Amino acid sequence: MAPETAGNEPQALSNLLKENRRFEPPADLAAAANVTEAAYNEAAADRLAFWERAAERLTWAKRWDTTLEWKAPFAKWFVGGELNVAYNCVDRHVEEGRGDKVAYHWEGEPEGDTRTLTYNDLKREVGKAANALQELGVGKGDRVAIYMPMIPELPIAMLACARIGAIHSVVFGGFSASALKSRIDDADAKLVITADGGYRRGKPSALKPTVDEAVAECPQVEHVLVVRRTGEDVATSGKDVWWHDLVERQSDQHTAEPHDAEDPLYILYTSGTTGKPKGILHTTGGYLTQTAWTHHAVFDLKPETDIYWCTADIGWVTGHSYIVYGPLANGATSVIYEGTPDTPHRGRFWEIVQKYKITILYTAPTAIRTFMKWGDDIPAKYDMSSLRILGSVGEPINPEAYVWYREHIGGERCPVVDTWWQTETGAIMISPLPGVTAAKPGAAMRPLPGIVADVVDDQGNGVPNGGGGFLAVREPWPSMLRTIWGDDQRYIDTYWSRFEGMYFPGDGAKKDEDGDLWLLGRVDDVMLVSGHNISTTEVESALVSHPKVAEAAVVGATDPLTGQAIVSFVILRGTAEEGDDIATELRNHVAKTLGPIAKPRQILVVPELPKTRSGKIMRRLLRDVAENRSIGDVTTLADSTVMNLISEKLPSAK
Ligand code: 6R9
Repeated sequence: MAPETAGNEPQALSNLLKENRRFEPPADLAAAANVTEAAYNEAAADRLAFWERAAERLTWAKRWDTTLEWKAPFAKWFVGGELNVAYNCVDRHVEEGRGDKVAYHWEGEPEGDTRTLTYNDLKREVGKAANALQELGVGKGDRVAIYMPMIPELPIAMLACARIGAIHSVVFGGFSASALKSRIDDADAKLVITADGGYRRGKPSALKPTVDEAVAECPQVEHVLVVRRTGEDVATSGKDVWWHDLVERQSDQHTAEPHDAEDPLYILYTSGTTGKPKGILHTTGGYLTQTAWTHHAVFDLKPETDIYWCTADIGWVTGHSYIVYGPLANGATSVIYEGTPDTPHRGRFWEIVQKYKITILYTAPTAIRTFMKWGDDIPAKYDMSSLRILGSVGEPINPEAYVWYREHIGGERCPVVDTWWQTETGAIMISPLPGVTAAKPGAAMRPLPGIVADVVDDQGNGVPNGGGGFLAVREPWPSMLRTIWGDDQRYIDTYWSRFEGMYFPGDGAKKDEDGDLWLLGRVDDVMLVSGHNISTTEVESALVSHPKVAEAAVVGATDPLTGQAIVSFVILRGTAEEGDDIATELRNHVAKTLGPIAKPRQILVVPELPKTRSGKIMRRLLRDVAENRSIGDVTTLADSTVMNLISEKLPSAK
């Protein structure tokens, strides 16, 4: 492997997977792009003036006095300004004559179960829901826990909270009763909004029993507001109120009072690998400014003609920022899909793209790798010529998956934007711009205009081009988290103590010879093999670049000789056979692509990988397997039986 650099990281990028292609923006897209190269220069010349112009895209009841008040690490943006988020996301489009425009095409999992909501419809529904919340005694600053399937009442409930200044805390519908209870407790929520259930993999999946179990131990919860979705029987208690009883009889007129730019908008808990979940707090003006601007810039959204689909669950930050707040603030037409990509068949996503003529698709590498595994012939059956931009988020995207996405979904004409950000950052921070950037497969490229991010060594010094280390953000940004709910000290310790005066996201990164950024995942996922830092992402990408491999997860296991040794878990592609020498073949392939030091000690062919419900690989559990320990806590796994499947494969370890 190449020599070490200042950041003590091997220079593997120059030969990363031999994928050296650059994809220039299509000329017609570049010529009509919402944002051009000039934005970088404008933001560099005067960052605060740049963000002021972005804020001016919103409608303010009162303009701010001071753009940024920074008492590190506590930021206040647009100080003195007042606005209403729900007004910006809904009412203003109606007032400006766009009320008949579709806000959401909702596609239920059962085929044919659809709903269409225009901005007029959304205004009426949000107005009724806001009146209902007030009737239940919910007011400004109160916390409301939302535990719902992907149905229209979910964004409606969020917007109703935002409208009255209540703080929502959406808890992903796959979480257990104890996870829900701890989140209700931490935020001290007085209302829970839920549904009887939702549809998942072709059948109703109940939610209400989980809520009942959690709420039984939460005396502070005064009411549970329940949407009827599946119609299955549910137990009811004195706290329960049906949505169709309470909300439907409300007036659809509701006046949106302005809120302070720094009033809290929502709390969203990040699972984290250890410790109690952190309640990430986002506020009003800065959050909406940056989600709206990035959605306009990174997806080049043309609200008149684009049909936009973000496949995330609204229970994650991607859904908050890029299904609800950003797209609605921009007056977009979006698709929301309730179910899984393989129900009732593995072409469902592409059928949806074809049906609604989706132009912008935003999904995650884990989904892309699954589609690769299912085979190229599935997307090939659908007409996806409407697509013009593809986005990726959630994990580093392996160059192989990027190229597959571009080719098999994007017909080689759509730019792929690899967007790096976190629950904590609130909005996209590092990403190509589709009309500007000549993108490299696997790289998030440059910080967006107005964002000052860098790769630093362990002393916090910027690394030169070609170097690697830690990602750090040097200046505050509008949609940054303001604190951890109820725990300022933990906010300081977690994010602002690793490097003096800089935000530390906890991700490793590299700067290539051109100064472009490659995100390498969580720093805990870096291995130390014979004194070399090797990122799990690089080895995984090398494995996935082999034609027989669909997905790979790599961990470092303690090794008496090398400190840590590389252990790989691979899923083979649909057509590949698990032959005797596949392990040797793959080990040699990695050695050839990355260098002999990165050669895995062991390769295990497995049927599935352990993933969190948002699709991130839980390497901690694989480390337990690799080090022959009993397997740790699996409660946050999307499918807790996966570890059994993997353990069964162990005797065949090669
Ligand atoms: C939006 C979201 C945040 C963590 C983040 C990083 C990883 C997200 C990425 C990426 C490489 C990308 N991550 N996007 N890594 N390239 N484009 O996913 O938020 O759930 O809080 O996760 O996800 O490790 O620190 P969240």
